[in-house]
Amino acid sequence: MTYQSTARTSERARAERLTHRFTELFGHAPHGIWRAPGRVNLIGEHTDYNDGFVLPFAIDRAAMVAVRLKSGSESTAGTADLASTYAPDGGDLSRARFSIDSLTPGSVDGWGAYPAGVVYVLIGLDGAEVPGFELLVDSTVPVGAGLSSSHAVEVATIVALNDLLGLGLSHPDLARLTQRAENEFVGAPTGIMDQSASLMGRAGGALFLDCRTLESEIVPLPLAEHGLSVLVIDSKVAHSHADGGYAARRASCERAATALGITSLRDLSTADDAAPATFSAARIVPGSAPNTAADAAPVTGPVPGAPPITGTPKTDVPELDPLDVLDDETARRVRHVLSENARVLETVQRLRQGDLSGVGELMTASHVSLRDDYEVSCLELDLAVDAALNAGAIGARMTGGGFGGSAIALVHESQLDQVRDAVLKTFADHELQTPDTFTVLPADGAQLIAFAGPGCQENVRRS
Ligand code: GAF
Repeated sequence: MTYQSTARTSERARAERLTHRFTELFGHAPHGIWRAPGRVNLIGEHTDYNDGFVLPFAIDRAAMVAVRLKSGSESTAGTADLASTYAPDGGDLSRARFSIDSLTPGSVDGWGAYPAGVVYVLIGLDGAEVPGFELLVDSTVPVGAGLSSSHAVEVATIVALNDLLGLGLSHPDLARLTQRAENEFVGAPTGIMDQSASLMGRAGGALFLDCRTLESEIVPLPLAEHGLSVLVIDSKVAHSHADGGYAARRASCERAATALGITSLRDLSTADDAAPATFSAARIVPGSAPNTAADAAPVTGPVPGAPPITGTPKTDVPELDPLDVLDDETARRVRHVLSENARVLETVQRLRQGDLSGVGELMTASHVSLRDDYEVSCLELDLAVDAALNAGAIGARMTGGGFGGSAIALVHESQLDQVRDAVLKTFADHELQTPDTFTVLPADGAQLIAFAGPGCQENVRRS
């Protein structure tokens, strides 16, 4: 049995269990079941909110929602009743509830804010009416590991409502709306990468996304063909993008763009004029920044006390001379964004050439830049990357927003055990909490799994 059919079979079994649970809980069957995966980002970190390039993939761990729309005659017609099998305070289920008409940012907290944020942006659309509904969510995306568990819930909710209400919204529309839910309702100033990966990912490939236009392309990632695995190392260090560090980095990039007189940092790093009509790796050429000068921002060394990275950082970092306008710290933030965009483009080219070990070097260079220039790594992520590389990984980096969460390592299957053991030993030697380690595969983006509501059949067909 192939991986995909195994995954589909187990997804059907999960969907059946979820239907059963929903029926027990709410007293009637759901109208349908939808799933939306988490993601890892292969490369392209903190570039999305700078209108840049990213290369994430949807993973084989997903949130699944069972949903039933209420009819107008029900006594709680205007209310959303939510339940989750993830119960942070212990227990079996956690519950949330909100009235559709009285949603304001901050009015729902905890995990309920993710579906509520989606409803909040949908009811703001011209002509869209969202009735009350019941929703049960179950997820295999680890919470707090930086693998987009919250975006998976938002995306599963929005694809379900898009289908059930016959809204006919496209993937880019859905991505922009879930980003707004996150920014305006949840209060996290995140970019558009995670929800895009969850919506548009495809099994066997990574999503090459231009975050300015939302043009995208699936680039093959033939891991098994090359005997490779992507190992996730969940550092168990909690992170939150609603907190200061992420917002501060974003604000710093926006200030830099304003000071440089450009719309976004993307304008420093690409030659869009040369773009042919179709989206492909060849059309996006990393350009050098204006005012290239020999006295560009100096390359900083490792952060004091941080472990060294084994492996050669290798990338064409466009030189820039923002120092006339920017302070040293902001210049380093800008340099990360420019060099990271260039690394994404080079990674895409290497994948096209089947050079997966070259991709490993770029991943490691990305980590160095995130650690030293963007300063969003932490001791645990640095240790994980270093231990993985020393034990034979061909590339490793933190993935996602940083300040905790997970690292990923590109590892030959034959060396998986030794890499995993080395990481666990390093954490034990440093008396750190034992990390979770597991492999992930590029999986399909969000989709309808099962449909059971005769009243909604037409909507689902139309969308
Ligand atoms: C988080 C955000 F949600 C993304 O939008 C992105 O900015 C990422 O951090 C950093 O690349 O996952």
